[in-house]
Amino acid sequence: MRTQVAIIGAGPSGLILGQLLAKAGIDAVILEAHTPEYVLGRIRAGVLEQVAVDLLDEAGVGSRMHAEGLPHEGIELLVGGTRHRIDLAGLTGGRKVMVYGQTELTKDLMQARAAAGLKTEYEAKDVSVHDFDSAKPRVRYVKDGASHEIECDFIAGCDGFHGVCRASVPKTAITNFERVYPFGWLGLLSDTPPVSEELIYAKTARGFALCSMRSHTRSRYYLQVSLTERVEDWPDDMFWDELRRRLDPQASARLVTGPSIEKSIAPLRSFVAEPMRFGRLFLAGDAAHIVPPTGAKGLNLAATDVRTLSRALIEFYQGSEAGIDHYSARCLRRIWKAERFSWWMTLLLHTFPDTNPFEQRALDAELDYVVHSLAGRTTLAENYVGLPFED
Ligand code: RFL
Ligand code: PHB
Repeated sequence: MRTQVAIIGAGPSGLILGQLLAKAGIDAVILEAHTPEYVLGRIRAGVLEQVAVDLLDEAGVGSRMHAEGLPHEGIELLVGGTRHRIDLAGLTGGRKVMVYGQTELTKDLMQARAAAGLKTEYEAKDVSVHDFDSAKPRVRYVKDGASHEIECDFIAGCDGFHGVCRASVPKTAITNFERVYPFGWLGLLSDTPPVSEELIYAKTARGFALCSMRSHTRSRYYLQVSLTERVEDWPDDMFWDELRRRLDPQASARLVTGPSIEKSIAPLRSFVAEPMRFGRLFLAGDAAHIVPPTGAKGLNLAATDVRTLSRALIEFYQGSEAGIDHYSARCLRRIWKAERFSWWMTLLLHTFPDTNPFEQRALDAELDYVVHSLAGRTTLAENYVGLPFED
């Protein structure tokens, strides 16, 4: 088989890239290790920046997001038992975020791909990437017991943090930057109305909590937990009791509880691999970088990487290599700002088991400064809604 771009991974990065390339008349095949049901079963992101919303519109998959997504103009920080509103729109000249689940977005992208008759090979096993340092890269995989090979011009590594693409690059060609946090997030999804109209990020002595949502009738809540905790040890009642303890009395009284639809623990990590291009192999999204979810940036970075990559590939087929040459540096500039923001939000809002008491007091003072100073709130707001795109 031959295609122009072989995309590895049918998560948001791979699917958005596939859509943008198809719009530009560039042929691509997506290889995904799992089934569509498995991909849709992973409950992850919920908050989209304006640039991601615009990109989904450009890709032609924005209509359900606009109909069902919830535009949010503010978030609340609960600090020392008091809620402080961060007026995102007021502080950023009217910019907002969109609450729309990654699952729904992925579903829209999968449907658009199927409707356009574009090829996705699900359950592609033993994917391997070859000769990406030449002009004729190849991808091999096994499907239903039979081996296949794809010849292509480019390989897009959209295969997430544990994928095969980054792992196939020689160790001497790549530098990894990493920070692992000493806690995880226990998430619970339930068909209950959200406790508040806006997201609440809570810093408490018992640890961080986040009240988010997927719709007016579906809530997503998170609790900071130690890495030794297991989901099986958290029956729903225990989760709700602990969440109530981490909220202010008003929110705690308003909290509507119900059976969980999904419950899982995610470890928190900051990670960047540099560079993001190796000859004709490009890394995009979680394959190249991970942020702790505190700043809601992971999916948004995946979207902006593939925005840059799609434009670079389109430029290539029009006769210029400038876009692919600048891909890595362009993406990394934006990525490091989001890494910094996500790390900073994580430091400010979580309880660290091993922080020196001086540093803890200094971080508490910084959070106090952020919520009480216009400059502090503006910094948070402009990073949260997403920094402007520099083309
Ligand atoms: P994905 O979604 O991991 O998709 C990669 C795909 O590649 C497939 N794959 C392979 N396919 C073929 N061969 C192989 N060898 C393969 N290896 C892997 C996988 O099966 C998978 O389908 O990466 P992608 O597309 O780069 O998308 C990244 C986002 O999923 C991720 O950044 C976000 O979910 C992060 N995130 C959030 N981001 C936001 O922007 N806003 C949020 O509010 C937000 N909340 C979150 C989050 C992530 C969380 N977790 C669980 C890590 C909340 C949580 C709890
Ligand atoms: C979510 O709704 O899953 C969510 C929202 C905001 C975050 C992280 C996760 O910062």
